[in-house]
Amino acid sequence: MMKPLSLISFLPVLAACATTAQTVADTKSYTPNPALEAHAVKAASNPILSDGADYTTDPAPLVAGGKFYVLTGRDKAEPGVNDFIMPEWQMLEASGDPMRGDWTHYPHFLKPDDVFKWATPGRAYAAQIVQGPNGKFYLYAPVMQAGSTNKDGFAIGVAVSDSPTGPWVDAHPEGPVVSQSYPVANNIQNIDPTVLIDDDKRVYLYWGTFGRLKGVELEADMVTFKGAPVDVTSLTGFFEAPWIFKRKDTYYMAYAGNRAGPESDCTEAVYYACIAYGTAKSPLGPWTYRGVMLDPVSSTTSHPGIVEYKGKWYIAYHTADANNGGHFRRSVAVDEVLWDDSVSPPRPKKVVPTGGAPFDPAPVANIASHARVTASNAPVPVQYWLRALNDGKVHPAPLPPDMWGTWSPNNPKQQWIVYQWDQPVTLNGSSLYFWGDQPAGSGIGVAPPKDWRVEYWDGKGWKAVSATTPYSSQLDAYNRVEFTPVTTRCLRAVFDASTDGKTFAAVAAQEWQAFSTTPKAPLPQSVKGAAKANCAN
Ligand code: FUB
Repeated sequence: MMKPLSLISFLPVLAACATTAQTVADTKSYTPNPALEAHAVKAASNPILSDGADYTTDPAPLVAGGKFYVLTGRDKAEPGVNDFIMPEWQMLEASGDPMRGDWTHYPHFLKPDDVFKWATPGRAYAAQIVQGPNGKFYLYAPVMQAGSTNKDGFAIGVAVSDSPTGPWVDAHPEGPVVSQSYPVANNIQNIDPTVLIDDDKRVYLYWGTFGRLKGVELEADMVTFKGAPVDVTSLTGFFEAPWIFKRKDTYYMAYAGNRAGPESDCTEAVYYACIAYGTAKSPLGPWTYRGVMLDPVSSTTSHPGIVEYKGKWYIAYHTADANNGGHFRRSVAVDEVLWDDSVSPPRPKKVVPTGGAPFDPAPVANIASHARVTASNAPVPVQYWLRALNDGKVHPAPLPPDMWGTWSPNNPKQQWIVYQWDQPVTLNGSSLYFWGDQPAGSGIGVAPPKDWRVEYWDGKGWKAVSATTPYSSQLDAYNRVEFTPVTTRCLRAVFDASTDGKTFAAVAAQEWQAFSTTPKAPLPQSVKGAAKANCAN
């Protein structure tokens, strides 16, 4: 039975009854927008909303009136749909310390076309609310511009309100404040805005994705460019999701980085992202890369929002950890950020994520999660992820990092994968869940293997197991073979590639199970290093 780590109760409450706190820094209290539907939420852990009723994405925390808010998007993709279906923004408002788990949830906070008459419905991407020097709140929101003739129709609109929870009006009703053609031409996708109000009240906007990051100072009107934008190219592995903040005299830029590879400090698989950061002595840089502050999460995208609240620092990010979550069904988590002030500039320590996906510790025969893994094509091409083989997950429409695969322009005749355990184990079966985009007999693409077999290491070399059931090679299904028990530290699956007689197809698998005669409690997602291909040690 699955044992939930997180228990959420939804209790309808009157928005007008929500409490407001006051701090020394900001003594004003903001009345919640009475037009909003609101629910009280008790979150036992991360993610905050974990039951899968509402998926929350792209968090942007805001501290105002002594309260901790998190603006989020909403993922509405059906299972198996690999697209950002994001019709509206939501808001979470903490009662007290955000780690206490008492939240008010405003599920239908705002839709793009509610406020931007020039925007299409849908595509309510990662937005941020900041409090301007005049005390008003400004929402920077990437939306799709209706009737855009730009190559990419994403554009950033700005809305304004007297309260963090609205109501909102367009601060620039003429249209977006940034697009591919306004106010100066650019050729990037104009999303993921982040805004800093500096101590001297000057305002800075950064935005960008797909490895392109731009920054510009804004006029006091919060919508007009002051000077030409700068292109930031010094933040190693920058992919998207910038978040600018200032601590003491240092400017920090956190972002989703995807510099990938077996030796990368960020991510093994290019579709995944770490949260990396850089620092600068002034708000428009130059920026210096400093390192990683959050390892990749369970969703391929990662997205940071970092604020100080009552003397502590917090990071909000999203994961795939909610019930039936996924790469396009993400959910917001909040954790504390601790600092190392002994170095210059001060360094945010690596965040230790709390909570996570429900995990069932009941013993199971499949002991793959205890194994280290390697493959004949290691280092595996960065679009794939070797450890997907024993992460216990099968996806209805997998992305490349949800599987191990071997595709290359010249696929070889044979491939293999190896599991290695620290101590000898006794095994009597194995199962592979193959993925492919070509039928059996193909010599191109990824196809089910012509044949495969299981071997074990007998201390000197590889020996075939004695199979008691036939091998099969169905795509999108478990292919299980039973064999006479073997006691070994290493198991190998060897694949003879599908061929049309001229060339060879690649092979790919989402899961590889190894069944022991002694069931064991599984381990959460493997973080073990690579196995040795020869298993001699
Ligand atoms: O939610 C859509 C996109 O996913 C955001 O714009 C990115 O930052 C990533 O989180």
